[in-house]
Amino acid sequence: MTDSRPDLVIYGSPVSPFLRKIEGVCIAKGVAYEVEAVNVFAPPQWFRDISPMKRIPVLRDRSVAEEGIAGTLPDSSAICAFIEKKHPAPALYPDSPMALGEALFIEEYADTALAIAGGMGIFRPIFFAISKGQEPDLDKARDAWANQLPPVFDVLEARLAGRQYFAGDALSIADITVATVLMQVALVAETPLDRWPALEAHFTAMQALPLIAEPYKAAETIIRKALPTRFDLT
Ligand SMILES: N[C@@H](CCC(=O)N[C@@H](CS)C(=O)NCC(=O)O)C(=O)O
Repeated sequence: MTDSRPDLVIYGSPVSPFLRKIEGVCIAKGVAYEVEAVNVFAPPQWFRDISPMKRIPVLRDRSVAEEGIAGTLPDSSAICAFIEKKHPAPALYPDSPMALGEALFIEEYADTALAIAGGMGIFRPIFFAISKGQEPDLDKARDAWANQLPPVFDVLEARLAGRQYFAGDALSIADITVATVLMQVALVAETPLDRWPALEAHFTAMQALPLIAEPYKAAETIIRKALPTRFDLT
C-alpha cells in the first residue's frame, strides 16, 4: 500500500498568522501539506521537543523522518526558505541581491514590528479575552490602532513606494507575510487603511488571492464562532 499522506505537516493552528504564511507559500507553489492541530499553550511533550521556543508553527518533512527532531523546522521564516529550496517554482524569493535583501527585511519587519503591534496590540487583547469569557480590552486595541500601527504602516507605505509588490516587481515572501500578519488584525477589527493608499491597494489585491484567502477563511471560521463581527477601533 502506498502512503498518500503529503510529506509536509505543519503543526499549529490556522489562527496563527505564521502558520497561514507557510500555507500561502505551499498554495502558491502547489505543494501538498497537512495541518495538524497543536495547542501551543498546553503542548504535548513531543511538540516541546521539536519547538525550542515553545511556539507554533513547526514543520515536519515526513520524507526525512516521521518522528523526533530530525526532519522538523521551527520558525516560519526558516520553513518558508526550506520550502522554496525544495520546490523552487514559482520563485517567491527574488533573484537580484538587493531585491532579495528587501524581501527578507520586509518579511522580518512584518514578523516582528507588525506582528507585535497588530497581534499583541489588537488580536490578543480582543480575542484572548473573549475566549476566556472576559470583556475585550478595547482601550488597548484602540491605542494600538491609533499609536502603534501607524508608524509601522508608514514604513510599509514608504517601502512600497506606490508599487504593486514589495520587492523584485513580483509576488514574494514579503507580500505574503505582510498580508497574513495584517489579516490577524482583520480577524477581529476593521482595518481602514485610507491614510496609506499603496498599502491599502496591496492589501486589497492580496486578500483576493486564494493563497491568502483560503487559509484566512479557515481562521475566520474559528474566530467567528466566538466573535460574530469585527470591532471598529477608530
Ligand atoms: N518567529 C516565529 C513566531 C512564532 C510565534 O510567535 N507563534 C505564536 C503564535 S502566532 C506562538 O506560538 N505563541 C506562543 C506563546 O506566545 O506562548 C515564526 O515566524 O514562526
